[in-house]
Amino acid sequence: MMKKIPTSHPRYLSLVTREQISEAMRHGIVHETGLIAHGRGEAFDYLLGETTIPPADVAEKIAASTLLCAKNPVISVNGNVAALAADVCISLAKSIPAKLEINLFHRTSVRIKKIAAFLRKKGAKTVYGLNPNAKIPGLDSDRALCEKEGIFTADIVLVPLEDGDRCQALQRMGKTVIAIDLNPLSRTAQAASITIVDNVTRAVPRIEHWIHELKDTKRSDLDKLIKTWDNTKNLAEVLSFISKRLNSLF
Ligand code: PTJ
Repeated sequence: MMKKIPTSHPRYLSLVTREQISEAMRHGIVHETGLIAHGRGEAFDYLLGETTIPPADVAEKIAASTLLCAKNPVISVNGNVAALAADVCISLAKSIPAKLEINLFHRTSVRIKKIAAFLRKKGAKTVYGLNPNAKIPGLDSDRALCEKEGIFTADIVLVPLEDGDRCQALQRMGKTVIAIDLNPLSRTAQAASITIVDNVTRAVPRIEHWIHELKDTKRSDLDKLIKTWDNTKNLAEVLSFISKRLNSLF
């Protein structure tokens, strides 16, 4: 049972989110190490001020432009993403449109089935990842397992809360990887084609906002926008934002 948190608590949203993720762990959706990953994410979110910072919003706009130009875009879902952002991922997938594929680091068929049932209950029609028939080359973990119609042939993959290895392996396959990671120093953040340093709960709805804003934009104009993107420069802006913010606090 979810613990009741008083709405007057100054850390209400954070505490509710913790309850949400620990309940999802009790239901077998989140892996126990997902709680550790969440704690690390919380710490970095504090540094950002728990808000979408301007360089993240630029990354979200570029991500939306890239997804709109994609031939076979796929949103990769793991335990933490299902627990915290199932509704918004389903909604984003419909708006692009993109496919949803479950891909787990700590893969068990029981967990995959539970996450698929959870996504379907929330309105997802087709969920990939249950019957993997392909492997991402050069990756030893179970994260290599994927579906031919999904991640394997995707040109653009959106990967919230990723591990660096798969991010690099997907890029070696020639794919564009859009990562959502609160830690700008992680291997994933450093390796992705487009890194969004924001909480998945804010980033996904913000990408969808940009999808609606840009839907009628000419393809050539979207291409021009995408060409302006420099991931290293954006990460430097994120770090500069954090250090200026910390300096201004005292
Ligand atoms: O469900 P599974 O089996 O696929 O496992 C998922 C986890 C998250 C356990 C697995 O992918 C993992 O161990 O991830 P890492 O290597 O701990 O990386 C997680 C990254 O996500 C860290 O850099 C965190 O800062 C970041 N993060 C955590 N929570 C959020 C987040 N980024 C965005 N939004 C969050 N809410």
